[in-house]
Amino acid sequence: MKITSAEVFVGGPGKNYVTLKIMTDQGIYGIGDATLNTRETLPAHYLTEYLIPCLIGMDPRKSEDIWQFFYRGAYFRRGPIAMAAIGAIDMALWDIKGKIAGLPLYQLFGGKSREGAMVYAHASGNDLEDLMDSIAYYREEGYQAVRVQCGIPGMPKGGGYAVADKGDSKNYITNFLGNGPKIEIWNSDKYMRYMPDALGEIRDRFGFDMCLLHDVHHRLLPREAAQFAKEVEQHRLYWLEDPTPAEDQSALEIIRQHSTTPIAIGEVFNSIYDCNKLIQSNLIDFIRVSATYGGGITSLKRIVDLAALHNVQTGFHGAPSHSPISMAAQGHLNAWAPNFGVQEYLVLGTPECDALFPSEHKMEKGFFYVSDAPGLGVDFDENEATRYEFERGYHPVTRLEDGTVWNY
Ligand code: GCO
Ligand code: MG
Repeated sequence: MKITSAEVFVGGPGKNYVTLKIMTDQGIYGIGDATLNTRETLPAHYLTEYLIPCLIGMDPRKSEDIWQFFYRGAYFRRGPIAMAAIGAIDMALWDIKGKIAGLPLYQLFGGKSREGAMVYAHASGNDLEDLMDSIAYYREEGYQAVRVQCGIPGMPKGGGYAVADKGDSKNYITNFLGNGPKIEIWNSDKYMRYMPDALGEIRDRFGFDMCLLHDVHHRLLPREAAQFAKEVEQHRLYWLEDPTPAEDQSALEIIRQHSTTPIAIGEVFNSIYDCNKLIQSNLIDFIRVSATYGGGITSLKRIVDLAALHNVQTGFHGAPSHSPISMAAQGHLNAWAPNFGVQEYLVLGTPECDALFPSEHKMEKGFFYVSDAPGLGVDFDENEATRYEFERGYHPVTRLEDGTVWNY
């Protein structure tokens, strides 16, 4: 069996999904996701200029060897651009493998450990009342796990990270399209004085029978993060996400010395080498890598196995930028992983997105159920894809009140 061609498409409804389609000489094809949010054309170029020319003629069944060829075989390794490109190839090869076997991917991993995988929704509000409405909406929809973000008094809108427009909190989707970054203003002191009590008020209103998650989005210093994690311990968070920037891993030691609040990290990681020490030293509780810029299924499965050895659970990244292809890849891993925790989930559900990526996967009352279709169980409609083209976008840039650039 041989790979005969491969093509990359960039575009989608309100998002620049980067979709790879690999064709074989036996008519079976596979699809993969290389969407690197706000840098989408870069993995697309890496694929078309460098990787696809080598892929042609390879045996698509040798997904491990092909992964090694593109990872180990490259002199300059890792990084989100290269790993998103490798990740897309890897997903497409697993898709082909499943279609050859006539089995859904979770069967190739070892079968289901659960029927539905718990997902968490994004509740957000411009202020606490608005956030409460948003949480109530998701609770009524049946979600058991909700991530909560709200505007901070005294900070311009956008402070507090992922803050919705008033009245639109339940439909909040980060929209980064535009010709330059928006500027967000941040003040850690105001945040630290407000957010712990706000989390307490949420517990007072909704009780403790709800998995409550909160994302700090890399904004605090290690000492501040330790203090914050200690203060919110009483509110029994399911997790506290990205309390500090991921580059300085020793920061996690400081947090651990002061608090037992569960820590989730890893949405910007792109290899097992970014998280092996954190996992082996028990400095985190949830690993948040993604199939896209984490190097695909081959690489994620290794991380999941390492995490399982150290009682670290999964909580894969699933921001709106992930296409239904990577969400399907993660869906199959979630169905199998013995150490599954929760899945962030926001993508499927709009008619345009469903038309572009048809699938039978189901989301019901806060649980994701993978279909039994062979492979990834999601398709890509090339005719639909012709409706869309690349639109430039940027992540916001954060500044402190005196103008200093801070972590988004
Ligand atoms: C999350 C993330 C995202 C990121 C986005 C950046 O927890 O889902 O923090 O919202 O900001 O993925 O591209
Ligand atoms: Mg996050």
